[in-house]
Amino acid sequence: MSRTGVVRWLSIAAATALLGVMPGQLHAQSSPTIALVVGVKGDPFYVTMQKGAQAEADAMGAELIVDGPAQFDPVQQTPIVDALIARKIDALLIAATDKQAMIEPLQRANDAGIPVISVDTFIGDGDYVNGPVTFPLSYIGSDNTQGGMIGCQALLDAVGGSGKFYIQNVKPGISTTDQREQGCRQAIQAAGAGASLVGVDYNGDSAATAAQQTSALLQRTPDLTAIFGANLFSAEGAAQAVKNANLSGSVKIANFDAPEQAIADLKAGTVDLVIAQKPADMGTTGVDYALQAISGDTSQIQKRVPTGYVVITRDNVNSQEAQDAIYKGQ
Ligand code: T6T
Repeated sequence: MSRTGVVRWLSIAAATALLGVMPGQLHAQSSPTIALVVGVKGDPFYVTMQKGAQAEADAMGAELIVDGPAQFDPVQQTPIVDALIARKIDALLIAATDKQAMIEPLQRANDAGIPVISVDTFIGDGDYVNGPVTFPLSYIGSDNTQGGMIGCQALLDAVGGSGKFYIQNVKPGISTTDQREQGCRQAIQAAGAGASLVGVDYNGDSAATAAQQTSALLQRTPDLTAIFGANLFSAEGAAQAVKNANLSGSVKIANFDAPEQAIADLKAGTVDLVIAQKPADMGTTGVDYALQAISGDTSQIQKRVPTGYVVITRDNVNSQEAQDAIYKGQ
């Protein structure tokens, strides 16, 4: 769709909304096409993001294409971006799988006139005003350094501020999980000499690998105090290993992300804290920003939109806020 076509479509959408007709009910005009490229297909975090994006696209009468790699990998994500450029989409929302490797493919999209918006992860250093990469219009996502601190501070509080800590992580180069690790390290360091980090393992976004690595660590360090699982699959694998070793409750776990399994592990006592992000909000705001960019008016677009957390414990797990924050599996 040409920019003039999009502007005309948005004016009609606004006018019909004023008349009480949803823009989605218009059939005569073709609608703008927004693509959402997730970090990996099938992950409940991104499934929930997709639902938020789809609901907003439906409400606004826009077309949403959703795609993503089978693995959390820039080599697999790059051809997806190139195919969308060739398809001449009107805007791109993307959770880049690597903060460096995805700069070039996304620069190609931008050079082709496609507005690029980061959701969940960023490229460069995420500072799209003064950083080394400024072409993406916005970075919509959690404050992940703060998230890592919240997780590891809660673990420290639960064990009296000292002990042996372990981080299960995905792989270096992903903005979100790098920052969570950094936040966790900062909390442990600030706790003083009694608290030490005994290891960090990278599982490549596989819960099975995370479980194997955690089992090996538990063998080597039988007096381990607590584990920070830096994303959904890292935490799931860590919890599985702790259950297998019959150590539920004695080794504390902070679980980043909130799929149903994490809530079950929280209720059963294996996990002590679940940090829920707000992926649906990332999707909704992403679509709103994409439509503004397509219309040519970027004046209301903020370069950074932190989306916040819901921290779930056994005390509040049944509250409406906590229940609403649980990710959707499909
Ligand atoms: O933690 C989320 C996301 O924020 C991260 O960038 C990658 O892993 C998840 O999708 C959870 O699996």
